[in-house]
Amino acid sequence: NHPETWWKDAAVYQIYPISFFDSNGDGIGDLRGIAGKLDYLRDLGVDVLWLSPIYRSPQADMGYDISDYRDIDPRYGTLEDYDALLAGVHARGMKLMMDLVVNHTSDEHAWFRESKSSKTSAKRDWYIWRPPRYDAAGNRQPPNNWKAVFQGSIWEYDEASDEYYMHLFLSKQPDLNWDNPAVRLAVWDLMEFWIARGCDGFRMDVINLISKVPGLPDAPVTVPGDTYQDARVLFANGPRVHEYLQEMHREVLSRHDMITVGETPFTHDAAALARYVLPQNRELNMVFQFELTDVDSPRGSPRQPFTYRAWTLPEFKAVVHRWQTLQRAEGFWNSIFIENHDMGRAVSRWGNDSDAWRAVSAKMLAVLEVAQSGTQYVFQGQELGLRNFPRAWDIEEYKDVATQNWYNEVLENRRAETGRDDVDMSDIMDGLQKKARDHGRVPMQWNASAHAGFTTGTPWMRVNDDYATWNAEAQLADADSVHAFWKRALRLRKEHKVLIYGDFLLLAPEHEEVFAFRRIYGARRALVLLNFTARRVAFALGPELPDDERGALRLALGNYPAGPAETGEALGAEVQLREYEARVYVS
Ligand code: TEU
Ligand code: CA
Repeated sequence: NHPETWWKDAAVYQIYPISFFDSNGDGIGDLRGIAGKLDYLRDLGVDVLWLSPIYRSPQADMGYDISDYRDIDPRYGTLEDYDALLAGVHARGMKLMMDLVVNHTSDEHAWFRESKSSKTSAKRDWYIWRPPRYDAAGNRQPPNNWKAVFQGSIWEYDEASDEYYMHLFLSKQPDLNWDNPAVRLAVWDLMEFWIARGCDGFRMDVINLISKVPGLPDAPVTVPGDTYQDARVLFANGPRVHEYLQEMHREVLSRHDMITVGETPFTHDAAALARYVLPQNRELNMVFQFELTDVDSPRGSPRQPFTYRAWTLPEFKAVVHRWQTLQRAEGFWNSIFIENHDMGRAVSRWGNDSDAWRAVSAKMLAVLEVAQSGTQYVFQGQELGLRNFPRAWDIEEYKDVATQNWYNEVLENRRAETGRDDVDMSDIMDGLQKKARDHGRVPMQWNASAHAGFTTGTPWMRVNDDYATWNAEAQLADADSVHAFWKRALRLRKEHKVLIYGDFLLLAPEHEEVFAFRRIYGARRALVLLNFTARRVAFALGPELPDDERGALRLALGNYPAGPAETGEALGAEVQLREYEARVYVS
């Protein structure tokens, strides 16, 4: 059921271009900067690069608002720079994925300008336009009550035509109308443009939102008194989404050997998300599901972005277990990630980013990643154990529009409630320090020179304060660094296919300190032990692990340098795990 395939074995490295490396001193990362770091990536063990959007864009949402799908944003370079980068990637035996953002465009895209130009424009129906509603008092209201992901209504009024257009994100990100076949043809066409240039795959932004629920009914009122209501359940997995993705597969993907991953937020419904991936459905290779990285988020409504909820290890394990065992017989395939450009750093959320435990817990989380079945994704800086920037940073240092809109919405509400200007926002700042998207967006920390060696100019965003001691150059020179460990961990995964393809069996699901699981692939076995605490724990291996299997297992990787790592040590019936210790045994 799991034929081995290159994109299943692959380690994908996500690059956030604006913050990776600046080649010309304007403070903005660029394509030539990426091209200059390809040996660094190849040496780490990366097979595929995924670039967050580099297309021409007004950058209202950091490039997830595209005004021309067939050009490179000038701040990142030119099409010639892209071709040169791709040639360098291919010359090293790597591949390159593009970010395909086609639920919405920029409002500055020619398609939208034409759509907006008049009600009778040929492209009017390429976007989602609706007339106003009127309330009992005769006041004009948006067509429904849905709240946008980045706050406010999903509807923006256009005076000239007396209609509203839909935007699930910013008003500068109007949603395309996928029910119009001409829109779908235009998307297939732009995909072919990049495929013809040589790109090897696509990460598809919010692809589970492209089909809108007919009639666009009001969302249930979950926060009485609020004008706009959380409608995420109505956004996701609309009625025609699978029809459209099967058409994409038929018209584009089936003609090429590509890697595809759909981003599918706002739902944790495993059966619904499996439909995108099951091979017989002919849609996508895999999806990014967010059940795991939402474990530390408040449950239910109202939606509270960037708010931290204390989590327990048993609930974390249950989520990993659910997805690792999901419809495997039918060929469901996972993507393994715990960081991206939309969240805080893993070591600051799931590990321990204090000086004492940062490196060892970052390595433990690396083991959590490489020891799961699925395609591996590493976000830039994760291989260095980069952590969130400090609580002391002011709200002005947060550049993300989602952060700013959330902060301002709460601020205005509190001012209105109290009638005072100086309201307490410390709880919101606590949440942002843990969860804001900004933490993944600070410049990469290359070396100890000014601005972490990211730029010779003024960086577009403040560099994290710890770069003098915590950077790639220092870690490359240290055999015990987080970087060195990631390199070994990625290699181990390639050497032991049981880690990529094996079945997943959870041990001790209710244990609150240790995450232990077995992997089985034909005659091969693996056992993984992860101590998620800053305490020493004696972990007893129960009868689920047969004695002969235990006897055959040998230690293959551990995150304690002075310990028995890689000595091939055999496994006893009880294991003494040190603080944040991680061990992988294989047979
Ligand atoms: O993200 C989808 C998305 O809405 C969430 O991941 C979002 O970042 C989170 O809910 C914030 O609270 C994708 C992109 O990854 C993101 O960067 C874009 O902003 C978004 O789509 C719109 O294109
Ligand atoms: Ca630059």
